Amino acid sequence: MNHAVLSFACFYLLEALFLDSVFASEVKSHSLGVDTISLNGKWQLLNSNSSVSLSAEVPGCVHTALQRQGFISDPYYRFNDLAYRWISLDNWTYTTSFSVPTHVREKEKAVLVFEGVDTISTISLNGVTIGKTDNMFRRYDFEVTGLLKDKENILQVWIMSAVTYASQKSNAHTEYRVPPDCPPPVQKGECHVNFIRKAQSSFSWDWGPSFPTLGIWKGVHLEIFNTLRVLSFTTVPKYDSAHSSWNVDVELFLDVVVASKGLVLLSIPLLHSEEFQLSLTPGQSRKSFVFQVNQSVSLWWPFGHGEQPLYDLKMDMNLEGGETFNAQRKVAFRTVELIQEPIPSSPGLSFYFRINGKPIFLKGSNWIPVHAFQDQVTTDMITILLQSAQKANMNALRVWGGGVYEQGIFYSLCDMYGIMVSLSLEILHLRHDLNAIDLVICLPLCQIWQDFMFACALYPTEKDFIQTVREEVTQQVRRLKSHPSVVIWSGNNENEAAIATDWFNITVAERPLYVKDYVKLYVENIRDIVLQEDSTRPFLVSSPTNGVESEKEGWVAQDPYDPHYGDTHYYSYYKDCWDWTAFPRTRFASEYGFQSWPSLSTLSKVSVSSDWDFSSNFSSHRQHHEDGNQQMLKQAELHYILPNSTDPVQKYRDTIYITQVMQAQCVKIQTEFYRRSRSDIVEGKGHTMGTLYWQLNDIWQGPSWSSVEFGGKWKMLHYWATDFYSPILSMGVEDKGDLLMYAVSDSHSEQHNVKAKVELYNWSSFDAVCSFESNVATIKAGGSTLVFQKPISALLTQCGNCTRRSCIVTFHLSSPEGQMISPHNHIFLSSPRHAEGLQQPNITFTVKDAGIMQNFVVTLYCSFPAVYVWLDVDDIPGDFNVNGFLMLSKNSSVTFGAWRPTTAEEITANLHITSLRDVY
Ligand code: BMA
Repeated sequence: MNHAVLSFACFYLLEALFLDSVFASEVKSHSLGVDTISLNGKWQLLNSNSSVSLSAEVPGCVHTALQRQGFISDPYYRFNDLAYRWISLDNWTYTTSFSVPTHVREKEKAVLVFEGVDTISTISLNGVTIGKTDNMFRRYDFEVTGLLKDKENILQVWIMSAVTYASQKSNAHTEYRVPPDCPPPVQKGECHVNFIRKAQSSFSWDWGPSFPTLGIWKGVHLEIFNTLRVLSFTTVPKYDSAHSSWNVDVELFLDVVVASKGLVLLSIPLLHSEEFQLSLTPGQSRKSFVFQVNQSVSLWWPFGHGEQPLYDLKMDMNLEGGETFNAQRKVAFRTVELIQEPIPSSPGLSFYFRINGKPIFLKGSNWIPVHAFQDQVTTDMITILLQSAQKANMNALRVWGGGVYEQGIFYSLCDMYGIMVSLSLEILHLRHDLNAIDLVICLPLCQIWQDFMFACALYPTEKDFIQTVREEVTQQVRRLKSHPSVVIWSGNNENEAAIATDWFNITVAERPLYVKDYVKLYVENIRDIVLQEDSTRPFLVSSPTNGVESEKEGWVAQDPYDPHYGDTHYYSYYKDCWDWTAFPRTRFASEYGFQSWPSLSTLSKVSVSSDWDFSSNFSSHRQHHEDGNQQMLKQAELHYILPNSTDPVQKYRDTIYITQVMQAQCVKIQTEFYRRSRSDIVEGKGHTMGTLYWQLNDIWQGPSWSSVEFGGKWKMLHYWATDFYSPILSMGVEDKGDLLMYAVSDSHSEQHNVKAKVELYNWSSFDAVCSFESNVATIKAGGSTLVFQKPISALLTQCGNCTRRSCIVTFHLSSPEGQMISPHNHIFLSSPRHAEGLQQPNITFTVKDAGIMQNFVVTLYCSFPAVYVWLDVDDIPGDFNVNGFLMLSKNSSVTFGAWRPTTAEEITANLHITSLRDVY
């Protein structure tokens, strides 16, 4: 089944099955004796002077409620982020009423559970204040025993403006400042977000709007019981190297009211089961078991390196009083180590992940919040993004520290991949004329680098702040540690760098104070908790960091960007990105990237035609990164002629296109450089073992570093990532006048014998001018190998009338028998802006229904070779099997896999095709 067919199948299978959480590895539990009453649903919402009154959904937020009830229009529309600022400056009250049957109410203990309040609130039940909240990342449990009535219990949640609270907290912090005060003006955001435990990007970021939300963003329920309740159940497999066996640390977090005795049976069907005596005392909050698996197990491997077997671990608790508790979790067996050790002929230390004893190169990107209004994030949105990451051959994502700890489904989806199911296509409502077939459900999978939610700032360390952070970290580690996809915890984003490279003008005399606060928060508190709660994963204090070298230097290294240690973040917008010699040859590139604009179909949902101009107020309003629009055009101009159509809308479309071309080309060059540096040590630097470009997704429709637009549409970069992240890759590079070709392989043991096939094409002809084939070379498993080298002058001389400007070099790897084993790749010998002979290709097309599962074949015809051929079907969701490509033959076919039913006619009517020569 081809890529597009599979993608459609996956999409519908996920719709049909997944939402039911059939495979979810979240804990599934069932407890007798605890009555649970959900308080989700419609509540009443009121602003501070009662001028705005409406009903509001819980979970939800004030903005969503106002929009759904028609009080405001789309907050993302044009300049509405500024127009609706008043919402976040007001205080709001949520109210609901509920009844509790008498027999339930008479039980021993009642607890009101808020799974997430955003953020500063005072909560009262029947007129009595029962608690306060100050951290959106925590769950709050308030005891309400004795406060409940049979009918008309009134529950009120008064939520204070996060902006006002942050400002008050900052004002109260009089001894010394805790910078930054406010974001740069270009972000049009609010100040002092570091004083509140809330998504840091909600006060604005350099890719997102300021919407300091207020609301009850997660569920609310009552738990009423006589004996005990279970708050959470965790399972963490641990490898015992002394005995070469596995144990699973199983923990129950409890609220025990009455002393209880009983039995606990733990079992993994077909593997092992074990019974434990249980004796609990009132007030006890934790009970641990070590479940010894004395059998051999199948290991869980990252995507591209093996299978992801998940086992069901079941718990059956039977108390002497007859109450029972049953729960089930998926467990996976794998070890993860972060290796920081000396490397021959290189000062510094390595920095790479070893999973099950094997080095793994992490390929992926950074994940930011999917929406400013978290209650609007659906399972579909997460699934589409994770599938897009996986289709682009990514095996890792970093959940970046300025957003939120993601919802459970995100981690569950990342845990598994490739489950075989037999299904009738009829279930998929697709084709009634086909019989049942076997499909592989391509569940997404990736390894998660999990940041704690602190970013680009210094933070206060007062007692109440530390206390709420301690609770947040404890809860989040317990919530997420059972997921095998999480491979590392990391304390913050760029805060070590912020101190070390003085982002905030801190004097030398003041510095020790800030370093002390930094160590207190991330080392003495966060790190301490993580190490206590989870000994199976590495913990890094920051990103970027020099790792153990930073620790040696007192946790704030002199230069956390040192390429000899740890990970680095690197951005340079004005330097020519084609010059790979300018990139730091780092051990691990955890952030790098370039901005581009999203497509017109995405932007048109939040703009009007008069906005569609690069110099419009809208274009500058949407750009939150200082000089961002300038930087994109300047970088693009180095290699391409900028669009000059006289039709303003065409020019706008073309300019969007050129920013995406620039972004794709720049990130490709940088990523290929890092993958090639995997086995190189040059001038003491190299051994790169990870590339996580900035950033996978978008929070709204605006310019950013993302490869996937808000709404799920792929930018050119995302199509290209599929190739530059392919498991076996050939790449070309010019070095000191020579053309070099490298083969990079992710495989651990398989050695491939390959030949490099190189062809040169003249821009004005479809026939290769000449071709070369290298000798058969064996490429290193888990490394990069030079497979072809030739002086460019010799190459051109041998190629008749080729010059740097008139020809392009294409290549790929093939087996000695001629079978292609790496994607096609190419390298320009001069900037396309100087290409001689490149002509208007006059591309035309036809679209045909492929006859299976919303798959369409687009056949393209051109009269001359074309570069960066881009197909855009506006609002029809789906993906092409290839896009943004080099077209060196008269006709060529591309497949479009639609993510919803469509027709060849609809595609024909919406398809825009652009190539580089078309825009000037
Ligand atoms: C890094 C990230 C983000 C930011 C990005 C682009 O610093 O950690 O803070 O959005 O660069 O500027």
